[in-house]
Amino acid sequence: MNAAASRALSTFPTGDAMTTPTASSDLSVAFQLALQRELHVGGEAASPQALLRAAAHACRELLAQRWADTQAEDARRGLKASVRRVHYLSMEFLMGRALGNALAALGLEETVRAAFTAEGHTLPDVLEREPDAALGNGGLGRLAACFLDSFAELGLPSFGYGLRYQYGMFAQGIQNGRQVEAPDDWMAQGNPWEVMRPELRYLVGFGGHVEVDAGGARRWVPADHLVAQAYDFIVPAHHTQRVSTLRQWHAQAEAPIDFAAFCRGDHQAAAAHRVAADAINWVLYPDDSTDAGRQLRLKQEAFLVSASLQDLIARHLQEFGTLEQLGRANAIHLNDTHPALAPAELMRLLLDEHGMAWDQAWSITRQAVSYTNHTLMPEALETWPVRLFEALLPRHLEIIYEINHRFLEQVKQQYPGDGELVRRVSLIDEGGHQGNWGGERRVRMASLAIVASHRVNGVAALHSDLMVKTIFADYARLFPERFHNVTNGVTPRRWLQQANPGLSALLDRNIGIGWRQRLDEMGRLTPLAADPALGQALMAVKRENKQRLADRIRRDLGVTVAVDSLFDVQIKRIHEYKRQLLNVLHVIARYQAIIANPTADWVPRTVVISGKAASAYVMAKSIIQLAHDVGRVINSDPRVGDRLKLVFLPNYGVSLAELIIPAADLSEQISTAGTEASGTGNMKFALNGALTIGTWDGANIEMAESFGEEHMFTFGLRTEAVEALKAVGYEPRHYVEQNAQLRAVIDAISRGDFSQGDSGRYRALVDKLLNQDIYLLMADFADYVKAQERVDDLFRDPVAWARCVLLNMAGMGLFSSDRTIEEYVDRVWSAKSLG
Ligand code: 26V
Repeated sequence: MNAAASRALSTFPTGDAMTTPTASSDLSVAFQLALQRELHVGGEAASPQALLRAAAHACRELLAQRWADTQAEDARRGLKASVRRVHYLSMEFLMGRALGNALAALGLEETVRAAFTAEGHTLPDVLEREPDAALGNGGLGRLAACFLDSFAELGLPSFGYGLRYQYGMFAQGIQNGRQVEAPDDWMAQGNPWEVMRPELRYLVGFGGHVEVDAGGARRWVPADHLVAQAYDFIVPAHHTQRVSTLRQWHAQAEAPIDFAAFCRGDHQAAAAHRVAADAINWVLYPDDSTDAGRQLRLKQEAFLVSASLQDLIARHLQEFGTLEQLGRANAIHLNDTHPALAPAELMRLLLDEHGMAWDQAWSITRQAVSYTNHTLMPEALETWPVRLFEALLPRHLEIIYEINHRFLEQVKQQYPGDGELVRRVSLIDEGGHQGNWGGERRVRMASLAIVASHRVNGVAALHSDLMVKTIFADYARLFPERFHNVTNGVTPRRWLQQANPGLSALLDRNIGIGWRQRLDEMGRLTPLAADPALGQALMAVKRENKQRLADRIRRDLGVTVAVDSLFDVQIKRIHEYKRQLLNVLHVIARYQAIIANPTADWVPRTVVISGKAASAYVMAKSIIQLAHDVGRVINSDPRVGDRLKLVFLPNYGVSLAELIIPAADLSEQISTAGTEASGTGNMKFALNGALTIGTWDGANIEMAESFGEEHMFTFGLRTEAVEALKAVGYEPRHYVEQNAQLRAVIDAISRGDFSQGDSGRYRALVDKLLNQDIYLLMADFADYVKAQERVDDLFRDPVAWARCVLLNMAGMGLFSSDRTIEEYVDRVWSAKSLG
């Protein structure tokens, strides 16, 4: 921890003065009571589901006191604290399962294990029944969940704010090698973790018009209102009595029934309000969702923002009595632009509802708001048609226009005569330029987020650097002091302690137990890395984890994989820039080489791919199908045997990751340089003793710098080379013509070797590779294959491999989300960052 962060954190509440640690007898009593309630009538055998609910209720009850104590302690801290209360606004939280985490935090695993055994069930069997809370698409949502864990652990006064989606990330099934989507009805059996807060309800308006009174004051008169009802999800710290809160909003109709319509017999009209309210919580939007039908998404964003800010203001007024210090006492963080309406809504609340003058309201807003960007992909930069704002949020649009007007006046003063600059940085895209020729006027949400923030950050060093050189270059010139980097991290509690008990125990024996709270203690592995006995013990743990995964692969897919083969894993959203296709091309090349030379000294490999494709993303779905086609052919070819297998595990999510990551030998992080903002899977793998094959991209770079590039299998063009190649005119065909191995791979796909002779199935995919290949797979293929050969060479020497794994782990201390949050506190959320 750096000195500044440590100073800031020293003023955090510690939780020491709170309740005594949870005694196992407390849990046993609470559990037995909850179980009796679950079973209603005594005597019958408890099902795993009943045990799960009973344990969850018991934990919740034990945590409730800690929750109340935490809130009381935070309320007492007042303005003296140098750390502001953080409000982390995010449309996504990928929490995964909660029971294992709660038991670990409370230190009650063994108590519950015994209680379950007494009821005739095992702990893992019961834990497996809990559905994942998958309220997120991918990295951005999982990062938010890791942050909540660190908020609790570090004792940071904070709230996570999100939406209580009825259906989370879709469930992925595979039929004939193709992805099919099914709704994720994760609350079908109720959600024992949430606590409804009946007293926390706010009205959120939509539509209508703006009225001006005699004195010129403007006020929004919405056409409709929804009620935002709070549900709290408690996130426990592991080493103190603190808990953090994830507050999720549920929309309800103000009047759930239109009685007049009901009495007329028009039941549809009678229920119309209810249907409109339900729509808000209906479903998590997929990250590829196009403009069509996205009005609901804007409503979701506005709903999250308004309810959260009203909640913040109510709490602040209760604690402070007035609003003057709101910006000094509270931080409002935007997890990407999805909650970027927040500054407009805060301004509206301060101006219209609380009668504040513009300048004061703006100064408070700028103090409070900060924004993290999570991707440079231009298609992910949110903009909304002005027309939609006029219909749904007319007062917010006025406020955004006023913010824009004042901002552009400043720009004109600073850069007189530069009309192009003014056009580029305006919060309103007027159309008439590349990307929006003749298009309609749109509100640029990232621009709003930047102009209204006192801090903007990227999520890894390279990404933050590219951010200020590319998409936000103009703003970085205008506000250089605003832009920072905060490299991502992951929570070692979930991703090492809980996911990998075998490795955790080995670490405890060799470096002590402190790594759970201070991940930099992993550095103590460095002097031990050359110890062959430790290396052997490490590989024995890895083998057990691989056996567990192999069992699962056999159970779910009917494929037998060799547990001593090299487990080569790529798990993440399926996206062209992440280049799962490059991975599959390498598998095909290896397959062809094995057939050509079966007696060579092959290092047996099991390639595991898992991930969901956005439902409308045709190319990503084609890649999933290709992986299945190639897997089917290879896995059933008797000439190959254990030398090579390719399996695709369906329905990737947090829980599947917790099974797969501890079993990996090799982690595939192979995005085109400059495209993956950070990656966090890369960190989870390295922490669990996998080596990385990766490009010079995102946080791979900082990982390599931390444990030495010689301990990572890096390959491929770096960002400048990618740019240079594109600038001179990249010709993918050229690489195919020059490389017989690559040609043979492409030919085999084109001929239909993996698609039962259907040469049309992958025509579009191959055409794109040969003619566009914007992610440079062809250019990086040869170097990737070479890097894979280096992987084989090292794996042949188990002692050297184990040493390298230990050195990787030793360098992972930096990549804890605790360190990340300490940096946010230091650079973004401390009162000091306000100047
Ligand atoms: C975009 C959209 C567009 C419209 C509807 C919903 C939606 C949801 C998500 C997104 C963009 C997601 C961006 C994202 O997940 N970025 C990932 O963030 C991780 C955490 O910082 C980072 O490690 C990954 O590299 C980055 O891809």
